[in-house]
This record gives sequence, C-alpha cells and structure tokens, in this order.
Amino acid sequence: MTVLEQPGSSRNTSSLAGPPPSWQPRTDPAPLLPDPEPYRLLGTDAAARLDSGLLTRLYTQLVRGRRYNAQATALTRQGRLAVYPSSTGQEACEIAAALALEERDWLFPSYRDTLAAVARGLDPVQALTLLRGDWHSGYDPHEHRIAPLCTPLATQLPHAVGLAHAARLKGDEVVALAMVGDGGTSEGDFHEALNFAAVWQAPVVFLVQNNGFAISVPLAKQTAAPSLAHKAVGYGMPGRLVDGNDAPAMYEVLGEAVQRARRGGGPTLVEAVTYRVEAHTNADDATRYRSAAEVEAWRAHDPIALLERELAARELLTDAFVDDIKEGAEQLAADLRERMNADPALDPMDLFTHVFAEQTSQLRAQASQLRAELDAEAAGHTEDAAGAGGVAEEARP
Ligand SMILES: Cc1ncc(C[n+]2csc(CCOP(=O)(O)OP(=O)(O)O)c2C)c(N)n1
Ligand SMILES: [Mg+2]
Repeated sequence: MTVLEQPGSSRNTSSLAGPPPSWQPRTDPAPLLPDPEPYRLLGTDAAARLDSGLLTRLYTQLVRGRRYNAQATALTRQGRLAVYPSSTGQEACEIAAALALEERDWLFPSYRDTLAAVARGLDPVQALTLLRGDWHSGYDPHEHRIAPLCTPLATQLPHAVGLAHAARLKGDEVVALAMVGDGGTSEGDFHEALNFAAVWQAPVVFLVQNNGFAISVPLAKQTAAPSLAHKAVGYGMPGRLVDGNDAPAMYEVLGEAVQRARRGGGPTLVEAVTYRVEAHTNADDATRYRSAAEVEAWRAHDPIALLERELAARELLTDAFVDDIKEGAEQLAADLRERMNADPALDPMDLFTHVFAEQTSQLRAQASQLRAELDAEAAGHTEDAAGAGGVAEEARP
C-alpha cells in the first residue's frame, strides 16, 4: 500500500488530488539526462570522422603528461617535492580540459590537475611550487587564467561560478571550466556552485573526474546516484557521461559544453569515467583498499593505448613519430629534474605577499614582527662571525 492508497487518503478526491494546476515542471528533464553508457569515440565507427591532426596533438600531450607525472612522482622520492597527486591514467581528462578552452577562458583546477595547468601553458616548475611548499600559489593566476591549484575540496567551484557570472555581467564572453573529483561532489560547495550556475545560467563547465576513489573511499560509498552526471538534472542543467580515457571523446564533449556556455546556453556537468592508476599521492598505500586485478583491468583501458590503436590503424604511429614525441617528453622531464634540483632562494617575508590586495593591520603587525626577528637573527650571525665566541655565545647564561 502506498501513502496515497492509505485509508482516508486523497487519491480519488479531485480537489485534493495534487498541487494546484498552476504547478508545472520547470524544465523537461529528458534532454538533461546523460547517456546511459559513457560516450566514446575511439573503437567506434564514429572514430572515422576524427581529424588526424587532432589525434596526434592529443597523443603528444598525453605522452608528455604521463612523463611529467612520472618525473614529479620521482621528485617526491628524492625529497625535492613534498607531495604529488598523480593523474596517471587520467591524462585524457587533463589534456582535453586544457585544450577545450580558449585563451580568454579560465581554468579552475584541483590539486590533481597540474597537468591541465601545464598543458594550458603554465611553466612546469611553477605548477609544482605549491606542492613543493615554497609559496602560496606559485604562479600568477592572471597570466594564463588559471586559478590556484585548489586543495580544499570543491571550493574552486563557487569561485568559477562567481568569475563566470561576473564576466557575463560585464559582457565578456568568458567561460570557466572547473575540475573536481568524485569525492568533491559530496561537498556543500559542489551543490551551491551548481545551483547558482544553473539559476544564473552562468557560462561554466563542471568537469567531474570520477576516478573511482576519494583517497580510500570508493564511489559506491560516496553516492547512491545512478551516476554523477545524473546530479545535473536536479539543478536543471545537462549532464554528460563520457569515457574519461577516450581523449577525443573528452575533447569533443568538453568543447561542446564550452561552446554552449559561450553562446549563453548555461552550465553543463560532465562526468568523466576514469581511474586513478597510482595511489592518491606518494603518501598513500593504495594496495590497502583495492585489488591489483582492478588496477590491471583499468590499465587495459589506458588512454594512451586507446589512442595508439586508432593512430596505428591510420598508419600514423611510425617509429619516427613515436621517437620524436618521446624525445620531447624526455626533455620536459630533464628540464623539470634540473630546475627542481636547484635550491630556490626563499624570502620568508613572501608569506605576507599576495594574501590580500590590501594588507590587514594584523598582517602588517605580523610582517613587521617577522622582519624584526629576521633582522635580529641576521645581526646575530654577523656578530657571531665577527668575533670568536661572539656576543651571542657570551650572552648565554
Ligand atoms: C574540504 C576538504 N575535506 C577533506 C579534504 C581531505 N582530502 C583531500 S583529497 C580527498 C579525497 C578527494 O577525492 P576526490 O574528490 O575523488 O578527488 P581525487 O583525489 O580522487 O582526485 C580528501 C577527502 C580536503 N582536502 N578538503
Ligand atoms: Mg576521486
């Protein structure tokens, strides 16, 4: 027996049968629903229409991206980088996100999206400055229109909506693409960002990289939704479900969402189904919560291998082509190694730079306190060096 069938229920009494007739669904949900299966191009008949130039461009970036990930992870083992959340296995999402945007657009990455930032033109060393612990952000967000790599989950999403909405009010045709993980979709910021974006029809593309886990928490413990893309419907925006390891499919879907946003069509939520092949970061042991067989199954659906199959079918995967790309990737890694192995000269006063456009009185007070301490320390060193035993030594009880 349903609630409506209970004795005394209003089921058959016309005046109380439902909300007043003025109520109508606000949006037809059908066009907003994602495909039942992740959208793919590689390995399907539709792959034939793909431009070879695009495929080689994507392939070059994927190979470089994987090499960058490997090098950055190696730098953590050498103590040159505090932490690195690798995007190995997720390169197609990272690269497509960067390439789908125009120069005038903005990228809002999470901590896992160093590759997207580098593919958008950020200096590979600057992209690691935050993860190295040197500086607050490590780069000027305005230079390439890349917001700082965001560590608090999902807080970059309302920022993206605010920026995109403001740009639209000013008449600028700017699109913001914001990246978030599957775990981040459980945050309040995710809800607030998607709701406002849809109500305001803000030009934002939300890219959820569903890589299966939020550290050790699998997706099944994260959500009971049919898919993360389905969440879009509740906000009144289209949801797209894509194979996140299919680089041209990702590029096409994100490109369409960007164009739609630019035309004034409002936001889109894209769920990329992918997999985090490596541990959450170098500080995590993924063998404690997932099987080797699962990882191997995903390796068989590797984004680089998928693209190689298509390139080989077109006879584009020649030795000369592959060697050339590998050589470029090695140069990228060698440059990263060399520059990350140089000790940067850090000024502790930089702690106070770029916190606020106009410093608060508290920060000014803290800055002058630190300045005084640094000056006193420097003077102590000078005096230490001046005389054997020195003032500092004698002053001790
Ligand atoms: C607000 C907030 N809560 C918790 C954390 C700790 N934390 C860091 S990464 C992470 C998992 C995020 O998983 P997901 O969103 O799926 O992204 P992925 O790491 O898989 O790319 C958590 C819980 C955080 N950084 N911010
Ligand atoms: Mg995840």
